[in-house]
Amino acid sequence: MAMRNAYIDQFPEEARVIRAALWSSFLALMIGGTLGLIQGLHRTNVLRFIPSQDYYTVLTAHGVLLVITFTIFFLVGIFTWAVTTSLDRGVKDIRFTWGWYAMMSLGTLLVGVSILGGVVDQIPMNADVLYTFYSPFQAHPAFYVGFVLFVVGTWLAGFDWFRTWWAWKKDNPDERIPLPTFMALTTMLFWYLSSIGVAISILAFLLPWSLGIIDSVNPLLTRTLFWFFGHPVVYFWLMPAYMLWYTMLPKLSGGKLFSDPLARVVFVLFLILSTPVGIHHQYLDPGIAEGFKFIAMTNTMFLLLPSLLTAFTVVASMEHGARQRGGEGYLSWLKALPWRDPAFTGMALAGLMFAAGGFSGMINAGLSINYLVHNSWWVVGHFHLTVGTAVALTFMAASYWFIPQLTGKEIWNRSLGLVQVVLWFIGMTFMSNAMHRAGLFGIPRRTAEPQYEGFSFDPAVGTVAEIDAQVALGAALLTLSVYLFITNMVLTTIGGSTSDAIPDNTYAGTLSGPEDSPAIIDNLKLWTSIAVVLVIIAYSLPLASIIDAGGLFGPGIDPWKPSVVVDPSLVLESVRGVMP
Ligand code: HAS
Ligand code: CU
Repeated sequence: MAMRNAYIDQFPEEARVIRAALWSSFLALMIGGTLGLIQGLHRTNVLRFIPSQDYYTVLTAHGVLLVITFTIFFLVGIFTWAVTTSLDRGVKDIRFTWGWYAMMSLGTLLVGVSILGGVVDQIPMNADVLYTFYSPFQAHPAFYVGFVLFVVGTWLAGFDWFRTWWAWKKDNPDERIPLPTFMALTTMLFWYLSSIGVAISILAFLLPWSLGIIDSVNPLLTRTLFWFFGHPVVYFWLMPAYMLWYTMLPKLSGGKLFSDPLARVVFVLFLILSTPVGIHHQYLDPGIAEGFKFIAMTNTMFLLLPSLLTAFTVVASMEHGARQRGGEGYLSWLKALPWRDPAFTGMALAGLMFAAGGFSGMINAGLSINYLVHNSWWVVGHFHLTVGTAVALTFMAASYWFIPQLTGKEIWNRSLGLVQVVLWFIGMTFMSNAMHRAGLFGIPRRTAEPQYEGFSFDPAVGTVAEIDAQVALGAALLTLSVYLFITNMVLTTIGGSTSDAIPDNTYAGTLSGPEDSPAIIDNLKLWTSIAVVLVIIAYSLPLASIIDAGGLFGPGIDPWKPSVVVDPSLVLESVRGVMP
């Protein structure tokens, strides 16, 4: 019998933590996806399960569960795989690893319960604050505390990977950082930098405000601190997907990664540029000077570069794979790709949709054209292509490869997996295209009742009813796709029998390896310092002027002034009054 060499055989202990993380992620996907269907049908008036007053609660749960819980639990699982596999060494202390997993779970529980309080009378809390949770919305303190625990859990996870790498470096002083580890570490570095913004926002302002320690906050300041974190977080979701496109797609295509140095440059660029662009979410905020917005726009346009490089490198690697498999011609090599493999097809379709999502992002990023699309359904279309497909579909597709690695079992039904990923692609084509169009003629986002009385939207092409029908149909197909995915994963894990035919735990080799790039590329300290300097340049003046105009806690407000004013002379007088 041939020796099986799957991940679970190499790292049985780590495999258990990663399985737990992925299952937390899948659970969030299932609940969050179901809530998405409720909203999609509600807004389009196709079917209404909830009163409109509860729409914000449902929307908050949908957003938080999908963009925070689903994505980040998957990330910590897959980065643990990446670091241990590419360094060929386990984590230092598995109890520590379980520790951060437990902390993230506890945080999720607190956040989840406080949101649930918005619709369950027995829970005396609410947190209808959307996943962007900046003031003037206010949540129960448990929401903020839970969020902090979750984020600190991710910080510790990063520390776990860093110290695994430090230990490896001691044994291998002259070697280049293996690519998957390089990707995990650079991603964590910009995550540390950017989550400082949300940490300050919560610990200095939102939590004390929600606890009643301070009476008011400066809304523009908490918004700005949120977006300081809120833009980089989108790349925090994207980087594990990129890692999978660079390390798994070429391999599944039957070839090698076109260029390891180019991949490193891409991750360095994300480390440097992810944070100083957050103001592109605030183009319409009054109180921030146009000049600062212009700087954010310029940085954003530079930030297109690493994604355009990725498009080139990943497609070139796929083409190399296809040609190894006998593919020929300018485009007919595409036919030689392994389209029956759900892991491959899901990731390739995710990449294809991201090309469209990237374009709508470029449009968002234009300072003047943003006025047309901001706060409209267009933006929702944009992020369902990016986080909702590039990331979500890649994660689901990759699971068809990873779950066998982590369980030692074959996928219960691979053909169903193929149907599932294609269904996602079709559903999202309907939904996101219709949302983009709807936004162009002004249909707003974030509302249960998009129709206003005495006012009608006039689409240049098509009708509102037709657009609504496409959104509802798309949402239904997407939800069906989620359930097919979950069913397949559950039956694989609890049903399937262990198999010896699980492929070895490896990732793609390279056509051009790390030795083709200068060693400075691996100098993480240098790139982090540059990132910090750019953040200071982009944010110090805007923050100073926001605080100057609106104070730390709102205009003219001294937070430490007690709300009951005690005037000493009055006290003296009253004391005198009772004296004989
Ligand atoms: Fe964005 C709003 C600009 C990327 C997520 N974005 C959002 C929001 C979310 C989000 C969630 O400048 C809403 C926030 C809210 O609630 O208010 N975004 C951009 C730009 C990019 C971008 C310039 N966004 C993302 C990614 C996200 C994401 C990635 C999640 C993961 N976005 C904005 C702006 C706003 C915004 C404004 C504010 C809008 C407003 O007014 O509120 C860029 O990073 C995009 C670069 C991407 C490309 C595409 C490259 C193509 C590739 C595909 C290769 C193909 C393959 C497959 C591999 C240039 C890499 C080939 C297949 C074969 C078969 C051959
Ligand atoms: Cu952004």
